[in-house]
Amino acid sequence: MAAMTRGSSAVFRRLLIQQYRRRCLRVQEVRGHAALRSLPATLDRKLPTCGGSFRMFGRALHMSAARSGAVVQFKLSDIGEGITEVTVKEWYVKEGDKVSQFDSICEVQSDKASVTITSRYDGVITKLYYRADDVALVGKPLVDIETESGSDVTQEEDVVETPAMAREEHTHQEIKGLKIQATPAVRRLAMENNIKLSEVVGSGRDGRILKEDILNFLAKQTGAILPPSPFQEIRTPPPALAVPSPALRPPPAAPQRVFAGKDVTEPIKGFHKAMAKSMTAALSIPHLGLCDQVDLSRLVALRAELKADVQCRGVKLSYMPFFIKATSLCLSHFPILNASLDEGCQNITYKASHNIGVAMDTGLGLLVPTVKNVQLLSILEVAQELNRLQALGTAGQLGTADLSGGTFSLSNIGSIGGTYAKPVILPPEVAIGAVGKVQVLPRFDASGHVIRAHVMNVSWSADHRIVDGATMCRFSNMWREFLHNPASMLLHLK
Ligand code: CAO
Repeated sequence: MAAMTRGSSAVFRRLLIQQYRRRCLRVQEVRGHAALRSLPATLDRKLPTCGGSFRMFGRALHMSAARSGAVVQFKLSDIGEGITEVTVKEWYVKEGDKVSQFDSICEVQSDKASVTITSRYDGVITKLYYRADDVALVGKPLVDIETESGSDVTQEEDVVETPAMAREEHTHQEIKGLKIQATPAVRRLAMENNIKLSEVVGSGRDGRILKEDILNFLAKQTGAILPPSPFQEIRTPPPALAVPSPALRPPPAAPQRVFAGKDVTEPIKGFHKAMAKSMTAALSIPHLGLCDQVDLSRLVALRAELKADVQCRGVKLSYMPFFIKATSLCLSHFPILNASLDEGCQNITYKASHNIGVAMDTGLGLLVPTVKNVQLLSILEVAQELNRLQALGTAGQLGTADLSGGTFSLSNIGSIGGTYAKPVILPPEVAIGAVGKVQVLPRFDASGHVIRAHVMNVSWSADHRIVDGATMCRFSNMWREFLHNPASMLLHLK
């Protein structure tokens, strides 16, 4: 078993080396420092294009042989998806640091993903071209590394075809929707054991992934029993468990930044840039708005009854799983709300899956991970999936798979204390709902007596080009009834 693991690890490592040579960085040799830095692409040597899988990703890389003691200049190469610039989020090295192959050099973030740039050489960092938070341009130098004797890794015989599978795995390892915090050694350990960091929940500060997290993850996969960690006693609990209680999320302790004296202008970066883009696109959609109130008194009682039992299974049960499931049941009756419209407004695509996006307030800002195929899930399974997404969101580890593919969205502004909202559609979806906080308010019962009721506002927005007000209202009525009388959902659960 151990031999097998070592063997597969070695193969995986070899594949990674090949991938790195092809993908991460455009390397240009600079022999000596200032004098030769003006020698540009003339030193580059184009490698023959590899077949199938490599061409599929359409990246032509140029490399030059790195000789012992030579200074290689890494240029930020094409990282795909039409990205032309990135923000340098964090340096893992400084000038003068020794690095080895696979060591993380820095984390860069585009408006679509975070990418860890990793060294292909053993050597010493001689120059960083940017400071943290600077914008780095694709095709421009990122760092200089003075390579160590014997670290010439660009011999042509090493360049062999790499299967598409391995490349996808590697991409998943490195590109995520959010920043993963881990030291280079931990990243290397994960890579060597073919573990996707995006699947590991970090137990360190701010969700940082520790060596023990990787070992525990491995142990779970292999059934091995690990010796107790010497740090176990002082370890902080994983962020997933740090759920505010009772109800509603607490406000931040202090403002993160204080602007006094003079105004500050700065570029919009990273995920905020993505939000600016998608919300600008949303403006072109004529929004239809509809609001209603739901009496959740029975749901409040039902959740209270189920909560402890569900907690015993390690799952936190909030109201959201009920809202999400009710949405899916209603979407089965109103498929036009689980659809998308093409750019020329010529065709509607009705989506088979109910992938409900949940607006999430994370340390990095608003993100919308999706609970996939809700039509196939029980309320407990929805809760489990939401817990997983929340844990990843808190740890800053949501991946692109979790952040894409939504067909309808829900936003719980009530968990922060909001009462009403005017939600904005997330294109290419055609509708979104926002729920406010559950409030205890006086209401009349059937006999006209004033009773204590748990009331929540819900606001819907729909694309008025294909959804009319009557449809939205019928959908809302059905949703309201499911949640007013949650037992009625039982009749529709498969
Ligand atoms: N009314 C009253 N209580 C609420 C509530 C509401 N609308 N929503 C949540 N709560 C309660 C929960 O029931 C839970 O109570 P307990 O501790 O007693 O179980 C507590 O608040 C914490 O819930 P939660 O926020 O951890 O979990 P959730 O499933 O209700 O919500 C999520 C998950 C991801 C939607 C939420 O955490 C979040 O990020 N909300 C903000 C969404 C946002 O930013 N919207 C704006 C988008 S547009 O910019």
